[in-house]
Amino acid sequence: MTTPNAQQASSYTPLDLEGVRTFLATLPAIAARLGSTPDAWRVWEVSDGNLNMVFLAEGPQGSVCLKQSLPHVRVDPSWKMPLDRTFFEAAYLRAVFPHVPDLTTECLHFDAEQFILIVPGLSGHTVMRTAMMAGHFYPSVAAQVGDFVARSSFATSLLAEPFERIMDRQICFARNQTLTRITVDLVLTDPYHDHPRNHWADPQITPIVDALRASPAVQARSDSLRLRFLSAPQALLHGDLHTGSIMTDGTDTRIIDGEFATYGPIGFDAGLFTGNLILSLFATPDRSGQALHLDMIQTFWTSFKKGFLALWQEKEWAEDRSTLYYATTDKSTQNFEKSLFIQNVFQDTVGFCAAEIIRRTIGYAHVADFSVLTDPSLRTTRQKAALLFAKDCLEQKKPLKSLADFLELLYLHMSAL
Ligand code: SR1
Ligand code: MG
Repeated sequence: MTTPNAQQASSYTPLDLEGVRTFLATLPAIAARLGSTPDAWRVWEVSDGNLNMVFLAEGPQGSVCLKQSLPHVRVDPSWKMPLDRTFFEAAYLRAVFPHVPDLTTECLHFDAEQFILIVPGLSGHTVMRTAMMAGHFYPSVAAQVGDFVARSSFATSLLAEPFERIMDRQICFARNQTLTRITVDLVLTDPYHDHPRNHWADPQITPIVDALRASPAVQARSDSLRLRFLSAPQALLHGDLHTGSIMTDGTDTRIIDGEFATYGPIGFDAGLFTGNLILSLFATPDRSGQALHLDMIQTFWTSFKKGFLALWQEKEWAEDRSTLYYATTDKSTQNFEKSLFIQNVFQDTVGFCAAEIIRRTIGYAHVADFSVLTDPSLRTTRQKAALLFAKDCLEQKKPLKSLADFLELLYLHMSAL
């Protein structure tokens, strides 16, 4: 796939429902997947993310999902944006699908003129955030997401492939600059400064925001995380792995929406997912639901670590000797180097998890999770607890060296609930 020119294509037209039907009818393989004739298809809009138009089409034989970029942010038409984000989502799916065919969707078609991506429909699946807001918490989904991060990141890293293939892919995704800019600004910069995009409903949150911004340790750590995000191209990241980017029916789970894909530190994906689990935990009214979240956090990390190390362990031989790392060193050196690698991923995970909690509470794009708490003062108490936990993660007055340390800090902040 060659990178598109970032300029808008002249024939580009945003589709309406009838336009979707007509467009799908021009694609024989897609029309066959839906079955019958176009007039028998049901087409409806399901856009609920911030950026794109999303439609579902269902026929007697099957369903597809069509996603089209808009020349602006969907929820803010004054925020102009090039169209190339569906290109990067298609490129991401093509790169990772062979390694995680059971955990994401296949790119069935990409139209480079209309910036349209088509993937199979996921009937019977619910967005994980929506399921959790309805009180359904799934440790098995956390295990699947851990497996997804392990397999997709290992397969696109130097541990799996010759550096030439990695660098070619890095060149492609290095062009995903519009969405990388959003991450750099919205996740890793704005919340730590006074910026018109930041907002929070309750003035009782303001003293915590002031404390975050006045903390030299938080300022330094947020700068380090931004530097790390931009200068540690360990693997191809999903780049926006929150619980709204995951669909599940409780058994089958699919990671969607990889338009923010870029090379970066593996702990970025792991940290965003963990941060969203923790936001959901703080928004969960009852202790039993909160306990299930602790399970999910633990299960996610354990599954990631086990999956990643197993893939590394399997790689004992390669024609290209340069792709082997510690495969032929003595066992204790091998264990030491591998555990150092995982510890570094864990440190990144803790940092990006905290950054995600902070930006989803006081930045531009909040999470819906807290809306299940109808009492505004309870909502504020919970958001303050989440922010204080994130602040402690960034300051690390007591170092968080392991998952046990991290969970101990989390229990401490849960006692304020
Ligand atoms: C303007 S885009 C805001 C947020 O929505 C996306 O889902 C990403 O999370 C981004 O940060
Ligand atoms: Mg998205």
